[in-house]
Amino acid sequence: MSTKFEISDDFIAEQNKRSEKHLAEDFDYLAKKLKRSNIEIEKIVEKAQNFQVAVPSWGVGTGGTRFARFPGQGEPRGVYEKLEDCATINKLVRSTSAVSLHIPWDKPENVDELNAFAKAKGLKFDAMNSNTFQDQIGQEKSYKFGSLSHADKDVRAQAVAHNLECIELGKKIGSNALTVWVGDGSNFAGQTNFRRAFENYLESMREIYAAIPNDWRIFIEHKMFEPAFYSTVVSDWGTNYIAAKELGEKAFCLVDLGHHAPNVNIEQIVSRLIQFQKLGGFHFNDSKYGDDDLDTGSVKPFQLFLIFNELVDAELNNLPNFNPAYMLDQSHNVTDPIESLMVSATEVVRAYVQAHLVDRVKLEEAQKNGDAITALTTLKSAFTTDVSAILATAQSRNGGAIEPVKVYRASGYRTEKHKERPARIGVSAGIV
Ligand code: PSV
Ligand code: MN
Repeated sequence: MSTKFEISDDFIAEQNKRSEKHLAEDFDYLAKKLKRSNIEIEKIVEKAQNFQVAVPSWGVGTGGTRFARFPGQGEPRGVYEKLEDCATINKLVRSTSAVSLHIPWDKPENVDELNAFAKAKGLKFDAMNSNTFQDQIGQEKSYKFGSLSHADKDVRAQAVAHNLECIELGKKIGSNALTVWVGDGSNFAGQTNFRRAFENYLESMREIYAAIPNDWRIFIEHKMFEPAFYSTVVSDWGTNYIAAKELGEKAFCLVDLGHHAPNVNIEQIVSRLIQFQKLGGFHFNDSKYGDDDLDTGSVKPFQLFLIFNELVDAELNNLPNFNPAYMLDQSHNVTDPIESLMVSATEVVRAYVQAHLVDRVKLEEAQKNGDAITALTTLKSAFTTDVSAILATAQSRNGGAIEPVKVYRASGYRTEKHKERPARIGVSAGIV
């Protein structure tokens, strides 16, 4: 493979020098401020340094809507170029060393080559994602009327076989989880039999579950609507929980922040899933109206914080079976996807760090006393603390950039990729 442009460690170090002085000032101030609340800043920096969120391979291409897609420059044209971009993100923020692949979009021709490439780029593979929500060229049966829940058992068998193929590939690339999301549902009242469709889905999922290795987990992702607009087979966290419970101890629920009814209390759903040991992981994004796939924390940062408040509570209490897989899942229509993913990864770490600042003794006391104002202000005091200096310090101590977007822009990466990757017609179709 010919040499491709990369942002070098030296370049990052040199750029960091420009921001070091201001960062040190901000860090010292924050350290003193936190000390007043008996919080040792170094412990929090360590937490931030160890936090990881996986990047979706499909997120590095420009997304679109069902109306249009406006391609960006130098877009990745295949799995290797996607990994290059993911590696660039990780190089700058250092909290995204794993990539979640989507099959068949990312199906490699040569698995050994893929492994070697990822390793050389300092990447590993997170959960595998199957795709039975589209028809692929040459596919025998159509998923127009569903896949794992389809009325025709031959269609179901084909969808099951695809998931088994994802597991097999995942085993070869060091993944240890399969995320299953189906677009199955209906657009008209009466179009499907709710009970039969869910029975079919469960029957198919049992076959897939049987192929899940013992050291793997299977994540079920629910979604209220889209592409089906009247009913969806795995529509909500309750249905998801039932499915995970039916399947067994390797099955967990995955919470995509955009897949809920408007105004649903997602943090409470998260708490329930933690309590009943079925929280598998997240697809982070943000939404204003529906499954908008906006950048994480861009619309409702307080909601993100409240979710992490539940997660950190579980972490500090060492709750059983609590090991959520964190992933981003968003669609970038108007930004450079690399910039969006870097900012989003940082927003996830921000919420995690802020949740660690919550005075939990005070919170519990307030809850016992029915003191709602103290409870809220305790949370708000953590949420309104500007922890940017902790995030930047964690990034640079891990070898990344103090100001990732600035360094990325200064590197000229996108212009170089534009030269290296002449546009292809029809790159990454769909609304992802
Ligand atoms: C569906 O909207 C979803 O959230 C699932 O995770 C898919 O795998 C992903 O988006 C890609 O379209
Ligand atoms: Mn998702």
